[in-house]
Amino acid sequence: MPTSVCGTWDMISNVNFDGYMKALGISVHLRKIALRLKLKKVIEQQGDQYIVKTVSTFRNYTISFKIGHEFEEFTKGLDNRHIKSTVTWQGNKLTCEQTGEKKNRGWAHWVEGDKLHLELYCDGQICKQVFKKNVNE
Ligand code: 1AG
Repeated sequence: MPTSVCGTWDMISNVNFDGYMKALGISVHLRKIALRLKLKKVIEQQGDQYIVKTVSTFRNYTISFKIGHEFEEFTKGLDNRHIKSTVTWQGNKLTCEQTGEKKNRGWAHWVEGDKLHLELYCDGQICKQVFKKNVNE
């Protein structure tokens, strides 16, 4: 059984976040702010519903979904696009395909030991973030 993605996770590394944000068309001003953030993920499961919160001192972003059920995602405070998203398990990876204006867009989360991994991709740019389990929250 794969280790649960649920819990509170603190970012410890962030590679090519700028390339990913550029691919999304984020302004240089917002990219500079975003690059300095230490993001936190708070992931909860309630029945078959998942809630994934991305938390920072600047902005927060929350999605909720059921596995295999397409949902309308509005990336409010990020690139502010309306997209259609579907989250599925691909082996031990919780993967999301995001269809809309931007091509080849999505993400994948998986757990290795006490680390939560996240790959965010858009238009050939891949951002790799790693989070460490926060056992105090
Ligand atoms: C996501 O994670 C993305 C969550 O869906 C946020 C990560 C990157 C932000 C994307 C683009 C940056 C856009 C604008 C910069 C301004 C603010 C940055 C603030 C970021 C904190 C909210 C996948 C999954 C859950 O974990 O959706």
